[in-house]
Amino acid sequence: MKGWWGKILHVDLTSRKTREINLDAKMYVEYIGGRGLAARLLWDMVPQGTDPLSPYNALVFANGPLSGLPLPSSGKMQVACKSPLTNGYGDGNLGSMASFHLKRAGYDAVVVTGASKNPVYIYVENNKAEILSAEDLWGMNTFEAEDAIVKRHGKNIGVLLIGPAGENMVRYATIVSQKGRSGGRPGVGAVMGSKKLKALVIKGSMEPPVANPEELRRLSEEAYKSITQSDNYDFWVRQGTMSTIVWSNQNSVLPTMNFREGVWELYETISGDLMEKLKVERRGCPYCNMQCGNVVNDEIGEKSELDYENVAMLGSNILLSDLKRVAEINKLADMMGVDTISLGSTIGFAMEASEKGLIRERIEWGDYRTIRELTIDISYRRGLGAFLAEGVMRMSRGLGKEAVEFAMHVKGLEISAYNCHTAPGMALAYGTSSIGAHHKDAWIISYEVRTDRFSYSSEKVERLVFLQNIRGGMFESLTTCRLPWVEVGLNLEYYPKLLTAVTGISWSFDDIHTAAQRIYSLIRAFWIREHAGWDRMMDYPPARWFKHPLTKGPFAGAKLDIVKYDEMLSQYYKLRGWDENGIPLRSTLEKLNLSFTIPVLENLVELK
Ligand code: PTT
Ligand code: SF4
Repeated sequence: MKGWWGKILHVDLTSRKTREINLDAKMYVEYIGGRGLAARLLWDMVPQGTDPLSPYNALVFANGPLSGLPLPSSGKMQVACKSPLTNGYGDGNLGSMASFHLKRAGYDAVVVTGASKNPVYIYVENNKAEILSAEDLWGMNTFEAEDAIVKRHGKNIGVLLIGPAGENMVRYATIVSQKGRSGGRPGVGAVMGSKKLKALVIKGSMEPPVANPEELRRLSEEAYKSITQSDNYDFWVRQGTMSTIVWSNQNSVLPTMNFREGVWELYETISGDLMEKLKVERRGCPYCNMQCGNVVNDEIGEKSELDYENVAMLGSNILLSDLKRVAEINKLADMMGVDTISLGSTIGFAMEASEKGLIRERIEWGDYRTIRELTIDISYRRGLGAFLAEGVMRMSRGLGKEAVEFAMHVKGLEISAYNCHTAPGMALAYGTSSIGAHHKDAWIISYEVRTDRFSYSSEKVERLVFLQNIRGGMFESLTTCRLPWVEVGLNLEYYPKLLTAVTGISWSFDDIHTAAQRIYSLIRAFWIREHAGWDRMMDYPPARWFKHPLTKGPFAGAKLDIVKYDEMLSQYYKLRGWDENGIPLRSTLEKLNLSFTIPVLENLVELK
């Protein structure tokens, strides 16, 4: 078998034992790798009803067959677990040298279970693993800890680590790498902290198994060339995802004042054009020739790597109108290891709750000092920060019905930076994403604003399923960066061809589509297994978009229509082979080789 090592490393921190688990070829053909592999491992290894912050949860670091190989933007990997924020399936995508090294260390994935009594880190090198003391690293922020680890093990390693937020089990703590790459929005960093695991350090130098290296080289060369020849290439390397600020404002989807509005008169104070003027450096993931990590000097003259989501959620969403200050909060979030999207959302929620008198504390919109203080207090769970560390779903429940309406989350995961008052397709994308409200599975909003924007059409739903299968299914499982396709138009046809060259197995888009359908239904089964009384309300976006119309911009007065949203949702379920409550049909599970989920689901819900 080529493309995969055929084995994963299992580290149990309670018994301090490590072992290799061999996986058969069928597993890889059915689940591809990355997210698909992680979903299957979590189904198998996490007992039903597990408290996500208990030793029984499993933490998965998974490569896909294309990760870390010499092909466009391949330096990505998945981190996954049962989420402490949503209690459902949670994962994130991270671009780092860790993916390169894991590819060469002899494992397709590392799975960590149990919990250590004292702080530790795991060191993996070419088919061997050790559990080492992290007493001296515990308490350090991610930048300091990475420097200390590099000093100990040298520069030629991949490091994935948590900061104070992960140590203190903030429900949206992430895993950070290379001082500016962060992954695992649904609290994957908190699960790492619950295991007292400060870092995973990987060094690999073995030749990765590739079926047809000549063909891989040929296809890669062609694809790299096609990327640089794209019309959008120059603009992309100048602005990266930051160009989206102006686009979002122009299209009334820029999250503003806790998603109350879609436009902000001060958008230029945080725009991609301004970022270009302040830019001091460009960074990126391994094997990428369109690097998008734009680094600026922040308010106190330190480096901060900016992306659209970070800047929108810590800028317009909380009315912080100074890019250098936004950059400082963004850098602090990376140092603390906390997700910028959830951070901007919980602070925005607290600002609105304060404005409405639902909490006693005064937190003014755009108040830089308070935002800064809260970022640190959240990470250490101090004072009001401890309340915000729980995320908006839990915060809102304690504050009553009014607060629930402006708690911007789906299934507990805070919404990433697109306001959907005028975007029903994107609202459905958030509603049905595999991890809660995140755009990574389907960024249908760009298609939506170009086409029939306000419609609830069946074409949109079909497009959504297609995008989810490509983005959330294929890219998250291969695992490579999707931006060469999304941003500079790299032909999708390259991906089945690359997969065929690497694995030696012939892959078509139909095969990939079937694997994606399988992955979506398995993840759905996981959610149902972990949530008693599952129903279609779980796939609804927040009430604000249905009840509180926009008051500013060209679409003032607009809001979503709940009846039409419901019709779209029903059509979505049909395309997935799920019933009216979003539960996979028995026939769907059988057809997708997911019959092993049936006895579990039958005990919980009526399987049709
Ligand atoms: C991702 C989410 C995003 S999506 C952003 S900015 W974006 C935020 N980044 C954060 C950050 O930074 N620091 C921090 N403390 N929290 C952050 N939270 C937010 O996390 C990222 C890029 C980007 S930048 C995007 S869109 C693309 N995402 C990809 C994806 O999801 N899959 C894939 N196959 N390729 C992708 N390519 C692009 O990668 P999560 P990264 Mg990220 C600092 O982690 O949990 O998936 O949430 O990984 O290496 O930083 O690259 O406008
Ligand atoms: Fe990483 Fe950006 Fe390149 Fe994607 S485009 S691989 S996120 S640097």
